[in-house]
Amino acid sequence: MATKLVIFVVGPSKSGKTAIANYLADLTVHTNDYHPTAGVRILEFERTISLEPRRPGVRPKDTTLAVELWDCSGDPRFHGCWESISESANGVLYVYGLDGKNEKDLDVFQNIFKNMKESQCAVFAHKMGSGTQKSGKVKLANKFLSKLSISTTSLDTEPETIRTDFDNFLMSVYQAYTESREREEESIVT
Ligand SMILES: Nc1nc2c(ncn2[C@@H]2O[C@H](COP(=O)(O)OP(=O)(O)OP(=O)(O)O)[C@@H](O)[C@H]2O)c(=O)[nH]1
Ligand SMILES: [Mg+2]
Repeated sequence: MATKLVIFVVGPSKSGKTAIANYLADLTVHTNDYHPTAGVRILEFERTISLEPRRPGVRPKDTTLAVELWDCSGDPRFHGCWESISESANGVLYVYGLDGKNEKDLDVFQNIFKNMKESQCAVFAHKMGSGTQKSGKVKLANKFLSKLSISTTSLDTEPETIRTDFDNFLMSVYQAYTESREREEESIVT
């Protein structure tokens, strides 16, 4: 049976979380109308990732993961809810608008998920349309988030990057998951 990983997608309203989640789940219905997410939507899909072997000379191993993507509303009304269910997350994907206007809103989400390790988190700086929003290397003010892998994403110009960067993130979340399981097993044995 495929290992199940729960990934929360969080960030300010209107930053593109639902559009990215739909793309990752291969939902073909795409409209440009904005429908604020009411609470949370859970999308389920499988991804097969190729894990680097731990020992040299061994071939990479394909592993299929069952992903539960929790596409959360960015509305501050729901902040309290995420706090109470944050324990169930294996990973957190932060999404904000690359134009930088809502970057500081990421702080509140980072505070909610402050117990997550760096390997369990990633940031998508999302660009909407083909406008003149800055691209290139992104630097975040939040101390924890600035240390993470930050991807510049766009559904208009380079949608495939979203999938590749998500798979890399998933690999890191899976490794964090297996390491914590191994530690748990060791603590039972010893
Ligand atoms: N052109 C373009 N539009 C996008 C892109 N990503 C999102 N949008 C549009 O931007 C609007 C907001 O996107 P959503 O994905 O609904 O935003 P959200 O972060 O889920 O917002 P909440 O659910 O309120 O927290 C919608 O009208 C989307 O169609 C993109 O890459 N390109
Ligand atoms: Mg949404």
